[in-house]
Amino acid sequence: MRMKLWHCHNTRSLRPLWAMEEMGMTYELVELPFPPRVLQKDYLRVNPLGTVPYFVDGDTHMTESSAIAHYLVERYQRYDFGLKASHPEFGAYLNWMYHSDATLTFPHTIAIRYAIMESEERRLPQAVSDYGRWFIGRLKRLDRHISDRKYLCDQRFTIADIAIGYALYLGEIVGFSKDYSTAILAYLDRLKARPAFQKVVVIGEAESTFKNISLWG
Ligand SMILES: N[C@@H](CCC(=O)N[C@@H](CS)C(=O)NCC(=O)O)C(=O)O
Repeated sequence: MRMKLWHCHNTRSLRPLWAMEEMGMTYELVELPFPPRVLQKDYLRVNPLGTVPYFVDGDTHMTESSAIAHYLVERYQRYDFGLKASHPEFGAYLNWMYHSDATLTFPHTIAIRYAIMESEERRLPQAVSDYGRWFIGRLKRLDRHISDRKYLCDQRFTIADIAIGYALYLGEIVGFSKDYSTAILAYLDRLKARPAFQKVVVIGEAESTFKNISLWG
């Protein structure tokens, strides 16, 4: 069976989609409206969480965007996009991979929820601005690291750049990027210029409501 990915435009499923495209893999893509939990209720039979991505490869079923990219490197030995455990920068590579969602994408989730997903009376402008600021504060380490490098690890593009790059890209969609440093803006531009990113980022764009949402400022 071919690999299969459920995807919504501009959401975290962009991470594994971008990774599969960079690796030249063959896959089946199922496009969904966002949020599928509300707009495509039968998706809950596939993924009871209602979130994207959802990824299937044989008996493997996964819901975590950065973990799926990591799985592709390890399962298919695609170390041209990843680092082996014996590499001196392996710890740093894993740290960026986990940092990408646990630290750098969760604030967007809170901001998006309390700016647009909740009903008018449940919206919380203070949560939106607090978590926007929180996110910018958490970019300090990336800023220092990327100011004298093109990519995060091993002086080459890896899935760590996909994982972190998506957090920065989502930040741009929701309006946080006006406070990005020069080094981070240049890094994001470098990632967005990649042909694989440009190919997948437009998938579902025409029907999407999840684009250019300026939540902040
Ligand atoms: N930690 C998961 C989070 C998945 C997630 O929350 N995805 C969002 C889109 S970016 C979603 O599907 N939200 C819809 C919902 O919560 O109903 C990952 O890294 O993939």
